Amino acid sequence: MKVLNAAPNHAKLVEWVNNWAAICEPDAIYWCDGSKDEYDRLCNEMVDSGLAIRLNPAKRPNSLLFRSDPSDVARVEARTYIAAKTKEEAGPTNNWIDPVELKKTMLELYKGCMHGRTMYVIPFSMGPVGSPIAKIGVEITDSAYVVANMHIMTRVGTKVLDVLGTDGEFVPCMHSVGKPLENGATDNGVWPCAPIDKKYISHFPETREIWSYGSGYGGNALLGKKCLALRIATVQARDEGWLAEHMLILKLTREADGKVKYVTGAFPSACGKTNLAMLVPTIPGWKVETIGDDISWMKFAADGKLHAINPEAGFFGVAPGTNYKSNPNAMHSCEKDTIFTNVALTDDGDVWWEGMDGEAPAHLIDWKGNDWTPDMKDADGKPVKAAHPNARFTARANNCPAIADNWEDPEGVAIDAFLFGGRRPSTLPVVYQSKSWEHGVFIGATVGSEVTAAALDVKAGTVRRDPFAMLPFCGYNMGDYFQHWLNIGKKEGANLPKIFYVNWFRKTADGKWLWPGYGDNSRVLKWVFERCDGEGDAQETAIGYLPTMDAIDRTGTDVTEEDMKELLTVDKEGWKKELETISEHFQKFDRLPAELEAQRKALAERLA
Ligand code: SAT
Ligand code: MN
Repeated sequence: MKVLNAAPNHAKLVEWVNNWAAICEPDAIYWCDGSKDEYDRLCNEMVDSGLAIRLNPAKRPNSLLFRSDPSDVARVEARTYIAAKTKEEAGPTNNWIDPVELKKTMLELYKGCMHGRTMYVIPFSMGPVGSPIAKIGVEITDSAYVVANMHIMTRVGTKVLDVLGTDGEFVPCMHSVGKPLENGATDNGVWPCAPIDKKYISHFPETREIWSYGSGYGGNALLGKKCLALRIATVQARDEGWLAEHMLILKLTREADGKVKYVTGAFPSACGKTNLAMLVPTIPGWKVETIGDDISWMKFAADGKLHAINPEAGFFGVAPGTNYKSNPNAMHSCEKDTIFTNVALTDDGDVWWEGMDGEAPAHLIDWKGNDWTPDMKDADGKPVKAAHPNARFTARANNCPAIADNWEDPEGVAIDAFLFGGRRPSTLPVVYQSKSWEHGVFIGATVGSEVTAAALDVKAGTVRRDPFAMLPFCGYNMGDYFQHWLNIGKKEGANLPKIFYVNWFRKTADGKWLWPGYGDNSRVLKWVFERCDGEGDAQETAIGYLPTMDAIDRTGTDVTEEDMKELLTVDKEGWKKELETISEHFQKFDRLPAELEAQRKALAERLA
C-alpha cells in the first residue's frame, strides 16, 4: 500500500486510518490538505478518467458535471440506521439494528472494498475553523467526487489538522461507494455504488461514529452534512445543552435604522428553505442576507441568547425549479466553481434542468447520458425529464451575492425568531406567533406538509407530519428530542427566540394561490421583525397571535382584502380536523412529553 503523503502527528487519528486501510485494502492512502491545487488535480483526474465532464469555461467557469447510477440519486431513508445500544434509544421514527450485528455485517462489506482505489482522508470542520461552536470530523472515502464536494461544503485540510493538534477530538466518518463493479456500473462514466440491499448509512450515537457504504450521493456520502451535522450532532446537542437543527439562517435588516434580526426556519423538504434563505424582498426598505440554507447549530452565549452558526460552507441545492425568478441568488451562486450532479448537458457545454429560465433547448444529453429532445415521452406517455428531479448543484457560499458579510462569524449570530412551516393549502394561516415557548415547541412538533409528489407512496393531498423537519435527521428518540426543546426553554437567564408558524402555500377552494410567496414573503418577515420588538399589530386568538388585517403590508401585491381575511382567519372546523390528525401523530411516539399532550388539550379547549 502506497502512502502518498505524510500522516499528521495525531496517534489516535493515524491508528484509526491505518485500521480501516487494513480492512479496505486500498492501493494508496492520501491525506487531503484542502488546497486549491488538490481540488484542481482531483477534478482533472476525474475528467481524464471519464467520471466527470468539464463544462464550457466560457459558460460555466471551473465547473464539472457528474452522473450517478440511476439507482443512486437520493438519500435512502430505508437504509439509514440509528444503531443505538437499544431500539428504544433510537425511538419509533428511526431504523434500528443492534450495533454489534450491524458492524459485523458492514465489516464484511468493507473487506477489500477499495482494491484499485485511493483511500482519501479528509479532515473537515463543520463551522468556521476554530469557532467555539464548530466540530471537527474526519472522513475516509474512496470517492474523489466526495472529496471535491467536501471541499465546497465544508472547510477541509491542513488548517483543520492544525486545530486538532496531537490529540484533539474528531467524529470518525467512514465511507465507501462499495466494491468495484458490484453493480457493473464503474465503466459507464458514473460513480460505482452497491445495490440497494447492500447500502448502509449507519450512525452509532453512543460512540459518535458514522459508517456509510454503497452510495456516492450527497446525503449518504458527504458525511459532514446530515450524518454529522444533524444525526450525530443532535445527540451531542442533547448531552451538551445546545441545538442542532435542520434550519436555514437569514439576516433581516430594516434599512431605515439599520436594525437587524436573525431568523432561522425549519421546513420539510420541497417547501423552499433555500429560496427563503436567499429571498429578494419586494417590500422597499428591507434587506435579506443569507447565513445558511440548511443547518443551524445554536449555543447559548453570555447574553442569554442562542447564537447560531452555519456549519456548512456551501449549498447542496436542488437544481430543477431553480431559475432567475424563483431564486436569482442561487442561480448566481452556481454560475462558476460548481459541481453539478444529474442535470442535463447542453450542446454548448452548459447545464440545463426542468424549470430553468427560458425554453428547453432543442437537444440535450440527459442525466442518464442519452440524447434528449423536448418532445420525448416515456412508456406511460409522460414527458421524459432531462434532469433528475433531485439533480443538485454544489456551490460555494462565498459565491452567493446575498451571503451576509458576517456569515462566518465564529461566535455565531444571535437568533431572534424561529419559523416553522410546511405546505398547507388550507386551515393554517399565512403566519401566527406562538403563545409561549412550550406552545412553540408544540407547533414545531406538529409541523406537517402536504405531499405533492405522486411518487411517494402516500396519497397526494395528505399531510405528512415532519416534526421540526427533523424526522429523517434526529439521531435519538424523537420524544426525548421534543423534551430537549422544552428543556432549552427552561434555561435560566435565557433570552429565547420568538416562535412563528408560516405558510406560503394557502390555496382557494378552486386551487388558486392565496399568497404570492417568493419575494413577497418579505412582508411576513417584516411582521416577524416587528413582533420581536414588541411592535407589529396582533390579536390573540385560540391558535396564537395573528396579525391584524392591516399588520401585513400588501401594497403592490394583488392580494385583496378578502384574500387577506382568508389568510388570517381561524378556521375552527379545519382546526378540529387538524387536532384529530395531531392526536394520531402523537400516538406514534413512545416518549411523548406530557407537556405536548397538555398543549394539544389546551388548544382543543380554546377552539371549543
Ligand atoms: O440529500 S441531502 O441530504 O444531501 C439534501 C437534503 O435532502 O436536504
Ligand atoms: Mn435539508
